[in-house]
Amino acid sequence: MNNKNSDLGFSTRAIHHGYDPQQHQGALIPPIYLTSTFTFATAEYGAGCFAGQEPGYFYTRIGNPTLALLESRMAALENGQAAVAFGSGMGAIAATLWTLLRPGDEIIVNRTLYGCTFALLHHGLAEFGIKVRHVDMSDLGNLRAAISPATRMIYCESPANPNMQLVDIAAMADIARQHANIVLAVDNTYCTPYLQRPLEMGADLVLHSATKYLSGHGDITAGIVVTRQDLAERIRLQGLKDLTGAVLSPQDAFLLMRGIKTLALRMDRHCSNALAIAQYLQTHPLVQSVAYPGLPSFPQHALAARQMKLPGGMIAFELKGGLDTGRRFMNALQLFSRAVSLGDAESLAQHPASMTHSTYTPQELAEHGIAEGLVRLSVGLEDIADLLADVAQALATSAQCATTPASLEGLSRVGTTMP
Ligand code: 3LM
Repeated sequence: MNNKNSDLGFSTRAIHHGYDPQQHQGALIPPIYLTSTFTFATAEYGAGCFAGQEPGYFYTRIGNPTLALLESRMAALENGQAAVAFGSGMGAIAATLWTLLRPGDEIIVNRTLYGCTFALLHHGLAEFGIKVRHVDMSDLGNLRAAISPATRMIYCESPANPNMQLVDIAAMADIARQHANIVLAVDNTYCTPYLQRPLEMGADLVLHSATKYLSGHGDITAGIVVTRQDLAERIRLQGLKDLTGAVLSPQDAFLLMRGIKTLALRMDRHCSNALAIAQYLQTHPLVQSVAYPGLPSFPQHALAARQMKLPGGMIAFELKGGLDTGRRFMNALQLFSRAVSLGDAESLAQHPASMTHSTYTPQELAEHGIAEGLVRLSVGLEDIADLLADVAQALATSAQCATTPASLEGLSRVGTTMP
């Protein structure tokens, strides 16, 4: 089929972009090129490939037709020029940062980041002479004030993992654009291009843990970078080929493309399920606070409505009684699984301070806006009535077990009936 990108809708591109069955024996589903190396018809042709003078594939760490199809599809969905696939989200992030930053350079990052990204910045880049500055980018004055002649990159997640704080991507892009040498990089894992497209808002580079919603089935790890052609080439030839070698398996690229075909359907369901749970949590007397961009009480609700198509499938909340009650809640869950990761069909619950963000010290957790008692839910695709029933019974159980501080008195009788 003709893949003129701009004419086709999101799901049509997710299913068809870049593939013509007639070029592949009529096979409806793209073949998997499960090969590490490619043969050369002649020694001269092989030398030409290595010299960049011949277009062919020669080694899967540098390029593979199955990976190329995935990359072109992801570029089409994010509305970028090119993409590079990796064996994990951290592979994509590390390869990008190692390629684009040098000792003496400065990277300004948002206050709250996924735990291993935080660790990479502090135990990787900072120890190699790259200055890392954290600022709270929900106030853009902080970002403007932090920029110096050494700044080469601005980096954020929106919503941030795990506290859901957003940044105004278009406004940040305006600021970055005023400086010729600054790249604005956005980790779009929580949203996927179905909910938010940072490149269309002026960002230079989008990163993904494709392990999550993009794959959607919890059976692979993968990462993707989408950006301009020139940056993508540099990230492929330095960050992927030489600095990390973090290549994606063609078999996993196939599974990832299979997941991406149903991305829009799945995201719609994740979002409607999450909204219903967030609304329920918000009204429950055991709940201290709920962070979900779809709630009018969310401080950045208007920004969410502006830059996200829907509010997403992730919820962060705190219970009265803090960590102890949060752990009791998690242990009482029967349908939600206690597990890290996100974006799977199965609903997951985890405790950031002791799990995904245990790379932060207790003091760093406080400084970076990650409350000790925060519980994170990745709301899956199950029937909403069953999910609400599970949350309700787990809240009731955790309230019953509470050691009755004054604020919890009487709560054991609530939360057992469905909203
Ligand atoms: C998690 N997150 O449970 P991989 N960027 C973001 C992420 O959330 C993640 C990555 C990058 C989780 C993984 S924690 C041990 C499990 C916003 C991963 C890194 O390398 O594909 O895991 O992506 O929050």
